[in-house]
Amino acid sequence: MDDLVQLARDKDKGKDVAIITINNPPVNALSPGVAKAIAQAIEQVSKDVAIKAVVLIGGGRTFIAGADIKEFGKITSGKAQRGAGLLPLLLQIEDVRKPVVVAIHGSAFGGGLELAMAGHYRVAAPNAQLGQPEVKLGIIPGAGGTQRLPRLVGVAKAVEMCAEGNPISAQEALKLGLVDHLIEGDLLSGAIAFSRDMAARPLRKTRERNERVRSDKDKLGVPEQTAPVFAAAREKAHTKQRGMMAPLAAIDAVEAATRLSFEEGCRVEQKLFGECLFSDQSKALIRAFFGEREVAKIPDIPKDTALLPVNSVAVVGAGTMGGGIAMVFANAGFPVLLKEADQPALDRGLATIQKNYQSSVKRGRLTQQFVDERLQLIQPVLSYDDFGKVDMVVEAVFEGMELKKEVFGQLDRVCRPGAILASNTSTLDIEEIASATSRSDAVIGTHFFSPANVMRLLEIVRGKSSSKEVIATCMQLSKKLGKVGVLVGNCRGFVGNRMFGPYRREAQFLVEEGASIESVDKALFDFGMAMGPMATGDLAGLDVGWRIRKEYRHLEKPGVRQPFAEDRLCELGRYGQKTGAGWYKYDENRRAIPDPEVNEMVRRWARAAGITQREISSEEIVDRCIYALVNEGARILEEGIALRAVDIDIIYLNGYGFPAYRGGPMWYADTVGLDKVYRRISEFHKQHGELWEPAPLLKRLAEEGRTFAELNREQAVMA
Ligand code: T1G
Ligand code: NAD
Repeated sequence: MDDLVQLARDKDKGKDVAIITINNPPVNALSPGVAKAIAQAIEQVSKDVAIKAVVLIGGGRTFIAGADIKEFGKITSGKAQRGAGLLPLLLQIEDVRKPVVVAIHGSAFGGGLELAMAGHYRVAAPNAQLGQPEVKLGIIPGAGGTQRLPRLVGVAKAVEMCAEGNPISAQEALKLGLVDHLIEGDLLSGAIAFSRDMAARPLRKTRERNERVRSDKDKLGVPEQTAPVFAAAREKAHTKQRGMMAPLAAIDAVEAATRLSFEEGCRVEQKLFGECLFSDQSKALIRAFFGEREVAKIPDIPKDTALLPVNSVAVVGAGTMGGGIAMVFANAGFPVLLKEADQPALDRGLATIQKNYQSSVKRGRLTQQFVDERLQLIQPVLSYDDFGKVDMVVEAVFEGMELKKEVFGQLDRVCRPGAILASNTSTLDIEEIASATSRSDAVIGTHFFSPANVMRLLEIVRGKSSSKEVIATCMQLSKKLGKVGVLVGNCRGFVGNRMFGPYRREAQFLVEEGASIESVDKALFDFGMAMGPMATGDLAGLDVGWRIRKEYRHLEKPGVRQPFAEDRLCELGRYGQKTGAGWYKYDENRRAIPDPEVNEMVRRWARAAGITQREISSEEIVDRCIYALVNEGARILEEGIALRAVDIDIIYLNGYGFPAYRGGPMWYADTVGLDKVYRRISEFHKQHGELWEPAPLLKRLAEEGRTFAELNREQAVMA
């Protein structure tokens, strides 16, 4: 056998068990050559009469994490042929005339689980994860997974796993019958012993297991009884995975299993798999998969940069963000000191934390035991007395430079040398904050997003003096916290909020020019944004932006149009959800209710300001808001505030509700074509003035017929 797959014999008891080990680090992906090598090993053990059973196991830290996703790009770009894929190998495994036991540890995902289901038995380590995550890549299982899984776990569970793509634990897999036995201790020896016990039993081919009935509703081959399952799954996909094609294709494929033979079902699966694979959605989602890994690589920070120890932290400010940040660290097992300015504020902060934890328990997301342990880790304080013991501090007090500098001055005095001093500021200058200390190399921005214990994004803001060790430590830490850490430069609003400014500016301009509040939100919602720009403003609080605009009024260019409607709403005390009214009115469950009075008020204000009222198409609404993002994104790339276009996209997918299947604003612009985007922005420039001046980088790439993704690759090469 070659390096990718080893074939050995168990040394004990007559050596009658063969062990096939897959070794393709880091995640045993089914890269070219792996499937062929497994087939050769299977061929060999099939012929060897001395072999009574076979164990198939993954080498290293995990079982097979799926097909090699890198290969898909080659297939869709025509550089590689699609071929028959894994199907023939899985039939070969299933047809072996001695038990094939698949031993699972780490992740059995995608093609890895499909291969495991072709085995006659599956055993697993207690902490193994099993799943069909393909829909998260915009595809569906393509090696019989949609046909074998319902035969093992029933129709309803198979639809859920294939359409939603979330993994299940080994314990749940055992309950469902997907796994036959859990192995405590050494997995290989446990699997060998199990395979010996199975040697005398009749073999079960998963593809022939039509008989296993969970309940009438789950019975294969009775479409009229399973129809409600599929209807509910489609409805859920239309709301939870709005705009995505793969979940619906996965449901169609599993449904085929209830109507057709295994072979016919596989043909339907193959057709749907191909349609998804060659879709723009899949290209965007696969790029996002690798993008989340690429943003962790910082060109000027070598992989072997020393990491600073972080075993305990402190959070200053227990408000909206401070409380959430304390939960993030506690959830990751860090003891947290949580400091507030006074007892009432501290009590409020703790009460919010407890309330958030309880609602997670109520929704079954966390266990009470987990919550009790986490709350133990959060120690409320009113002084800096114990700050000398912590390795890192995250400051989350009110957004004001003076107060932040006062706090950092304090931290400089009380924290130990080498401690990391981080600020959660959403707009302020990190270097100016650092100037309040004697250790600006230890100061960095850690910009969490609200609600901090939910949003995956963490913008890590490097100041000119932030040390490589501090940066590398925070990038590594973001992974431990279950966040996607993206390194950005220091400027007003950093990357996410800086781009969001022009996006929300255009949304307000459109309302001032005649579009209704609802039509602006509907256009962006239909485009795929998680929420429209007006409703988003109400959620975050219109006063946050109002306070910042007032702080920066002196920087506004005279004669350049500025939106006014939101400021006028704030002057009326309409801050959004927190005051029960903003662009919308809100009922007691914070449900948004259109408020014609606001549309009317804006009409009046706009006419008084001499703004012509006109009908505005949803196409114009989308173009002005999304291209405002793209144009500012191009400026950010030019200035080096973002390392790559993919960094901007990962920020928008994980922090701003940009539809993942569109890949992010920069990828979306590439998909539309930068020449077309540039032409449209140039039109807006003519119509609306200098705010729409095209970014030089966009102009250059459009004229040279290039893309942001290409730039990415060149930058990667230059790095
Ligand atoms: N193919 C190619 N590369 C992969 C890969 C894969 N399936 N999975 C991971 N990598 C790379 C990754 O880019 C990174 O590279 C390194 O491995 C470590 O990954 C036929 C069609 C398994 C939970 O969707 O979810 O099977 O950055 O940093 O955090 O029906 O990787 O070091 O250069 O993520 O420990 C379905 C994808 C494929 C699972 C481990 N499978 N992988 O997480 O490490 S489609 C998936 C993961 C398919 C079949 C269909 C995670 C992980 P680099 P990592 P991790
Ligand atoms: P908030 O008003 O909800 O909380 C601020 C807290 O800081 C208050 O509880 C206040 O009592 C406390 N505080 C003030 N002075 C203090 C001191 N000297 N010591 C200890 N505590 C003190 O504000 P927030 O929304 O949580 O924002 C906090 C920071 O996070 C700001 O810099 C903000 O820009 C940033 N941020 C906010 C959001 C958001 O959506 N709210 C998102 C990202 C970043």
